[in-house]
Amino acid sequence: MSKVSDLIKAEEKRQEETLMMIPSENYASKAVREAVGSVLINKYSEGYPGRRYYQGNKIVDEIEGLAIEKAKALFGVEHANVQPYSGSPANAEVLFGLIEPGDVIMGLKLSSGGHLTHGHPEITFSGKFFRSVQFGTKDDGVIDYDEVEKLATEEKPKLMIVGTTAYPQILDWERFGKIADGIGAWLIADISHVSGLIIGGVYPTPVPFAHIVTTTTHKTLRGPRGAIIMITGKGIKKDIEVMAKIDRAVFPGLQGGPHNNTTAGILAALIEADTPEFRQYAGQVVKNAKSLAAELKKGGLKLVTGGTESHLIVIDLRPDLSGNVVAESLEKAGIVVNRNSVPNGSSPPFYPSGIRLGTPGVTTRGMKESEMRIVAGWILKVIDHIKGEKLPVEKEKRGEFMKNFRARIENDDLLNEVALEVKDLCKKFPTP
Ligand code: DSN
Repeated sequence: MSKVSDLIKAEEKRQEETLMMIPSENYASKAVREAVGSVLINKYSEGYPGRRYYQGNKIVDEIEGLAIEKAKALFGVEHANVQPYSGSPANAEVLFGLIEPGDVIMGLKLSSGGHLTHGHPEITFSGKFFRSVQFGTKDDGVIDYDEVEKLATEEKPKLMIVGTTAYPQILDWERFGKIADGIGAWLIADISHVSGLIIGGVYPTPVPFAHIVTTTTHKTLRGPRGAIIMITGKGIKKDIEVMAKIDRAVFPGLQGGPHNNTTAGILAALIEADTPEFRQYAGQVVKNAKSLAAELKKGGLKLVTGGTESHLIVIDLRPDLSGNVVAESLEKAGIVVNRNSVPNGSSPPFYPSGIRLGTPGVTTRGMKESEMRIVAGWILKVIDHIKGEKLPVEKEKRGEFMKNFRARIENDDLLNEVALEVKDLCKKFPTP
């Protein structure tokens, strides 16, 4: 076997034998993976269905047309563009399509559960090319809508881009819609994390309140790595013109040829999402997250916002532990999560004070509340085991500390034992 296929096999084994609990990850179906690995990767198709710059696109036109129609029907929107390469390009395309560099935008801070492309200052296009004002959360991690309204009224952003990557509660889309309408701003809802839950009917849709909706397609939606930009039709008189602006911002503005294999994968995922099985999965994702959160809380952990109403949980590890030691210990024990900032925390993103975990992946494998109780038990056991492993306050000592910590847990009996138990559980719930 070639080196490449060896490595892919090794990754397949890792995914099978460990618990995928990073909330933005999921297991795509065989149909989605086959579409992505198909001959469609061989074709160039700059342009849009019926308006291509290359010959030989009749079949690609049909695939893209079907994906657009399916997205429109499932999300209940007027227009859809399925070409964005992923979430960050999709958000860039909306911003550059609708407003001018230098205009004011507003979004939720990354450390409070937003996304880099929602206006993170200095290090992203959204904070460099636009004047970004950001709102955070209260100390309990919950958004204070009165504060958002106050800031919006003072700063008058032209565009509000609202969405979450680490916010466990449900966003009040209606309130955001009212705030945006009150100042005549565009409201962009980035539903990347929750689009599968929205289609599944267990998380509210922003469609009646937002002008534009963006989503990645590989998180709770369980498709390939891609994205969709949608125009809801809300309050937009000239929505055809708006769609044309967005289309031009995607191609030729920021992208070249669409990834047709991804488009076919998106179509396959949307077809799968339009089934009772998918709706059942979406409901179970939330039930599992709630059950996991309840057990972790019972075990004494502090959860940001006090719990969850969605697919994810953020654990605030302050003051005794840090995201790095917990995430690396859990990985050793076969539970794969990511370290994450906590609202109003002072630690840098590379050494944050929390971990983020979610249930889409384990739910796709068929796990339910009883398995979540077992998983919570393992997480509590691991965290208890490494108590006292405190990251140094001095920045320059942290790298060395983590190196030594890694060596200390390399052959740790308890972590190895949990990893074996995780492997046994995983065997009962095969990956798709
Ligand atoms: N990287 C994604 C996540 O993990 O939430 C956001 O882009």
